[in-house]
Amino acid sequence: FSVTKKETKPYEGQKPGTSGLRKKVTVFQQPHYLANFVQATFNALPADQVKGATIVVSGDGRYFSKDAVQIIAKMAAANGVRRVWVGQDSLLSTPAVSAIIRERISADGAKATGAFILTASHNPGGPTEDFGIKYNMGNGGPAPESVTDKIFSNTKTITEYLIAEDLPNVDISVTGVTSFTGPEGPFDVDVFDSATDYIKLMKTIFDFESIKKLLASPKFSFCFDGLHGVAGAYAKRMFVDELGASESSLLNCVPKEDFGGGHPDPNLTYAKELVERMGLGKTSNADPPEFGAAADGDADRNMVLGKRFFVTPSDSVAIIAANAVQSIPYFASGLKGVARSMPTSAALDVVAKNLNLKFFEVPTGWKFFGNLMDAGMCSVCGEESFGTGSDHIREKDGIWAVLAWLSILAYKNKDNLGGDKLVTVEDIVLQHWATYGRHYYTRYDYENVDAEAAKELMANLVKMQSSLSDVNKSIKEIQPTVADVVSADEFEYKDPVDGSVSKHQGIRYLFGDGSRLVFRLSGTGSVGATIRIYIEQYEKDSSKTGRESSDALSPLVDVALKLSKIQEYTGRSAPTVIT
Ligand code: VG1
Ligand code: CO
Repeated sequence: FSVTKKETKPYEGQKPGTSGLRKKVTVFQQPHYLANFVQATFNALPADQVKGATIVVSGDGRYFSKDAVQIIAKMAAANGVRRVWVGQDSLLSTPAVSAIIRERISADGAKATGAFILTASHNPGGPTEDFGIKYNMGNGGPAPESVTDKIFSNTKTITEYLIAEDLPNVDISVTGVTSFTGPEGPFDVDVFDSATDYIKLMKTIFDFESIKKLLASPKFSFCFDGLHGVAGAYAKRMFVDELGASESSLLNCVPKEDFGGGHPDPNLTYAKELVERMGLGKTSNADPPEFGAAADGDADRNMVLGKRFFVTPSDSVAIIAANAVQSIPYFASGLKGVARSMPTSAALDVVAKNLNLKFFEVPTGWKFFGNLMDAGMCSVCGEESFGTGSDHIREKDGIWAVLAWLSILAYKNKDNLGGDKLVTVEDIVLQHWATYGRHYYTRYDYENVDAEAAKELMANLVKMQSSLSDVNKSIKEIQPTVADVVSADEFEYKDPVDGSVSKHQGIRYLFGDGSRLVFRLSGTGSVGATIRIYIEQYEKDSSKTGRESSDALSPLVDVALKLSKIQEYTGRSAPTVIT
């Protein structure tokens, strides 16, 4: 093939957000739009991570992925990349990409130095929906801000990009290596099975035999909803072929370019079929499964459900951390530390304190966990946004979380599989609350609000922080029973490993009784602004941990909405989604 220099002009707004660049497909389809971003990324990387390097290109298979893979392969070839690794049909989950960067070795001993991950995660897909792209580094984690800032600044000055226009499209529906020769030597496109590397890694972490026994117990029943995302490329192989679950336990596990028209977001609003099946929906199900789970479009998020029972993601990470050492062989020698994102509830803090574990609170987004893990300071971490993971890779991992819960259930029931009644998901959570107390928790999202209005609302919340006595006066007028705010700030994080500082990471109001209100603007939306309000209340008294979450939180929710004047600023009388 030959290399062509294409002239181009910068596009505005190619700033990578919390997790890469996410825009409507039609935005990506503009001439040179994707190419600009890809070249800006190549130009932001050290030369040895481009020339002669091996890079992964794949994603959740959403609409436009197949075109994007071909464009990126042609540009990689032209930029002197030695080899591109592609999952069959361009499918690789975000955690699988991370695993492949860290574990896979080519026939001649090469490892990948990075990856273009093609996903907009839980956002809908299809010709009129979202596409996204992000770059991950050699440790398997998202590019740090120093790199994404450089990519963004390159997008503002770009004048040309390199592409091998005459490189033929490679058939990515079949596995195998296709080799080419360019001006700088050989270039390969290596298409391989999406699941093999990932399953191999999971087998080194979990005790598959004990999970198999649990799944085989007639008293246990299991259900997994792939929401037509990339998890479907793993689910049958993992749960049915490896672990012996029945095929009927899989819902929506055929990956689709438009996620079957759905919103591939594993929560109580969007994972409707699973929610109904688990007995948490409007229709009654006489006999729901004991365990249910779902993953998002790129399979890095997870939702865990018991029979008629919802596990909050903040509780989930705390429970995994509390039980990991006994239940999961990978952690048998102890946890190096645990971490959560700032808006995630403090359930994990209580576990860390009780078990005397190192603990970190980081800004939203997975990239901040990676530094801690690389430095050997953190083993298990999680976010309230249905993200849970560990240092086996540098991304959150939906299927790992399901296996972690199955491991805990298998451990708790190991002498009980023949008994009358299994220890259930609900039993485990109630026991956890009895030991550690309960963090009532909810998040209100206001999606696609006017960006200016959102900015003003946030600015007002910051301004109010200068007088807590005024704030407390207002709160008493709204809800006299709610505790006083004792401190308020904008969250700022200094990375303990590299010393980098991230400012303006969310507005916090901290109450005397341990309750918290947090306000943030989303960094993953593709249009307008999304305001997130996180509401949390700690209850230590075990006679009061069994309330309906919405009842327990209702005074604090009222304070959050009125204090922020959300209706006045945005015109919205209700959130788009409550999780
Ligand atoms: C959201 C979540 C955050 C998560 C991020 C990426 O970000 O709040 O916790 O890490 O999505 O997840 P934001 O900035 O919109 O609040 V994923 O599965 O979309 O890659
Ligand atoms: Co995701």
